[in-house]
Amino acid sequence: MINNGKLLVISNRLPLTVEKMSGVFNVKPTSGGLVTALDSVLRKRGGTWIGWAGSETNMELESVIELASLNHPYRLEAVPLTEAEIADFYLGYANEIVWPLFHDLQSRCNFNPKYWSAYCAVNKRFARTAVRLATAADFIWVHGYQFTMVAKYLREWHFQGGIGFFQHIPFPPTDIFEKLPWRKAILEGMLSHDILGFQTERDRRNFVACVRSLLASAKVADDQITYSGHSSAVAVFPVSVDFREFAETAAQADVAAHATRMMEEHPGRQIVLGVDRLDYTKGIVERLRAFQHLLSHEPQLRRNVTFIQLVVPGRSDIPKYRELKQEVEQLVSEINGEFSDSGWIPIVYFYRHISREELVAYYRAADIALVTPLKDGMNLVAKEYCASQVEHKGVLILSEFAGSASELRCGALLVNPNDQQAVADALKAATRMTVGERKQRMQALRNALRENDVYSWAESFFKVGRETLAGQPRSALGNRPTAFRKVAGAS
Ligand code: ADQ
Repeated sequence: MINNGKLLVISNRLPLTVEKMSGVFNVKPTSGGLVTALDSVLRKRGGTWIGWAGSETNMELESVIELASLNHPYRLEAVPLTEAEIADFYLGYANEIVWPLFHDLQSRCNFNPKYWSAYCAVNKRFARTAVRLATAADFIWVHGYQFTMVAKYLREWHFQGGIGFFQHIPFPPTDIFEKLPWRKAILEGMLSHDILGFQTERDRRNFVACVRSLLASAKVADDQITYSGHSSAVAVFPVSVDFREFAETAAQADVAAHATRMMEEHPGRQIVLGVDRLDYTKGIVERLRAFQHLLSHEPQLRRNVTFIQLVVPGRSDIPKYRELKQEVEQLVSEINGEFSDSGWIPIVYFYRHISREELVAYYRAADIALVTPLKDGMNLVAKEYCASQVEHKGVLILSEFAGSASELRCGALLVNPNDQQAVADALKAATRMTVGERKQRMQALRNALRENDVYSWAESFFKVGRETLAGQPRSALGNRPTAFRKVAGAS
């Protein structure tokens, strides 16, 4: 760890979500890539996770979280959000501005000015919680675009420990980022961290270009930016999965038997699998259209493939997401109506959270994984699929706009998710690929992922963090309180 102190993680959602249904509190695991990655790290090293429990907070809910946290392998600290903050900070700023903008979908943005004040107020509350729990020996690791201002408040209050930030989603190019009304404040907030981590070199380059263009006094050298007397390391750390855990789960006898049962339900057919959070950036509609295109233009493939699409529910309180759910479901019915034949339904669709074991059984059973986001920071589904492919029989078809494409191009078939013909061609090629080629490609993918797992992701982030804290230039340290200098020098 950094400074031999505790690790405190800040993210929007805790790994547990509390819902009140018919007057009873229900605690369930939170789904999503960020939680998958950080939960592995915290289970291994311990620490504290500061986040929101997913409902409007009151005293009752606080005691539910406290109780759930007693049986949890690391400490959970719930930060309350009011109904107005859920509307303006979470549904507004996060979901109506940054999420679409940073995924290149500017036409979906609503730049309502009241969202910004809610954003700052919530960031301040998270910073206050962190400063209450952390000492100068600790390291605060902030995750996600929801909290770019936390470090700025921590510095204003003379917090003396190290602070890092990881950007899970893409960082857009300057001509898109500059649309954001609070663009300078966001960059200044981000540059209050000691280390800034991005998923890909393209994201890092975009961030550096935005700083050059919007903060004239920033000094940009190699992988370090100095602004207002403080230096931040800026580096690339592609997030990953617990490779061994997925591989071991896939090798379990009960999981293998479950996968076999799934295959037996589709005898003589190749299984094509899609797994996504319900989100318009994941390209689910475009993928279904590409599958429809394949069935229309390659009639010999009908009855020979079954497409299983698993969707984990999410953001159902947002009208655009409810509309997306309807659109997906209508399209599934349309395609099934058009092509189903006696004993064969082309698309099997599930809309629910499934357990890790069941998910891995699907990954193991699938002959082809179709992972085609329109834009994605990384996309862990692609990595989870390869880690679970212990028999090396599967083909990964991957969007060139997923961050994971830079590491997985060694074995995946890369496609433009907007190009129906290209996706259909890749599907056709995958169904015809020889056993030998499948094996060769899957081995290359698994070799690329085996060592670069989620633990080496976290460790490499901490390593650069340690070096940055130890090597802060005099000018930066001069601006910091004395105790920070001691911590930085000692680490
Ligand atoms: P997400 O957008 O949530 O994460 P992703 O990386 O694809 O996206 O992860 C989705 C996670 O949800 C996976 O771990 C998957 O197993 C899980 N999941 C999907 N469907 C499920 C189901 N039906 N039941 C249970 N689990 C399901 C954000 C960024 C990504 C980035 C991650 C991590 O948007 O680009 O990869 O953070 O940095």
